Amino acid sequence: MEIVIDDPRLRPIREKVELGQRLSYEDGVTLYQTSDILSVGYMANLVRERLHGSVTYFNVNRHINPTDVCVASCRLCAFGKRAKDPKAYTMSLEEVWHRAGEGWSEAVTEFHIVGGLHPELTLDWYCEMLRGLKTRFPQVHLKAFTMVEVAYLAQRGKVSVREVLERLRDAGMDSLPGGGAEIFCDRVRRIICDHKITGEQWIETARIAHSLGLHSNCTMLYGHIENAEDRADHLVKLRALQDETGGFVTFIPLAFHPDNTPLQHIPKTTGFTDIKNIAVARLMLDNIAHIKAYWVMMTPRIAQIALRFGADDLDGTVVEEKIYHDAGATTSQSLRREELLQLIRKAGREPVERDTLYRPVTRTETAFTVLV
Ligand code: V47
Repeated sequence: MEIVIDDPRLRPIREKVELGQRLSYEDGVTLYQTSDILSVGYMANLVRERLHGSVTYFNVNRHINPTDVCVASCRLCAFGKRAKDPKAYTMSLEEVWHRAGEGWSEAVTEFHIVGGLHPELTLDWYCEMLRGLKTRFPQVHLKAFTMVEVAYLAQRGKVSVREVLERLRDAGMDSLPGGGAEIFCDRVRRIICDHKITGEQWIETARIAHSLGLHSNCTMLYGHIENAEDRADHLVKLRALQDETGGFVTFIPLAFHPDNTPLQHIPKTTGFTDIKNIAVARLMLDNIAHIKAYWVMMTPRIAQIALRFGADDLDGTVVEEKIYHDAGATTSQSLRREELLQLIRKAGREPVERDTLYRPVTRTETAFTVLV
């Protein structure tokens, strides 16, 4: 198909994309700066279909947030609370295990487990939580703890990041989610999340996780005070680590939700920005297989459009979401498997249920199997 490129700066980028060549940092900046979203989308869709055809992945998962108590007071966050805040909560181990079993009728294949940096919960407590989940739900993949939580457990327990990861892995952690990366640039990090590990520390923690055979996801938080250069720099850094380790499974661009945060004067992102971030990620991250349009963050309607702008994954059923909903998200907290199938089919894509590592899942009336 012949497509007209409106923005002349995109012509050399289009040539590279058609030849399957790597895009540069400067290309990334141009892609973020242009308003020619249809041309960017055309290129991203080309790459998406080259990699996955029409297939679109989703999973049946459940989020569990064992605590919202957090010693960091990141300006970007509406979820974390001080321990003495009357609204703060910390689940007991029994509550975590009980919560995991609620809504079991959809037969989840993944628990996505993240929480605040709690000053008193120990590495032993988290290991017991994982062991308890594995005993009760042996077939469910445990995707748990951001790089930030792992680094905090190491710092608090005065042990190395490697040791924390080994102990969590031995207790049942199967992989790690992609959160906490925010934007790697120090200037921005100092303002939006100055109590968190640095960008370099996030990357180093992911490097160690991957070296232990653990896969992880990766994210970028956009739509706050970052600029096009900061975004391009973030993607290039993730791509460099992926060249080294191959450990990233999926990239998820995350739109900043300002409500109830100290940054609530910042306007919400628009559908245009959300779609653009999906497309640019697909074009820049040539070595990360999957780009996820996280419907909770984007709304199911925009996430569906994203399936034609570079995304090949919608995430999952989720069931109970707190991080975005504390920050004003008005989306539902859960979609049923059937609703995900419909969203994908109505976008003219072919739905494939996956497990966390993108192996297809087939279901019968009473059971499901992962095809290896
Ligand atoms: O780490 C926090 C971000 C992340 C806000 O790996 C906020 O499959 C917007 O990482 N507005 C958590 N974002 C979500 C996350 C995630 C989600 C879905 C799938 C996966 C995966 C990972 O959300 C945090 C932080 O980067 N966040 N506060 C806020 N106010």
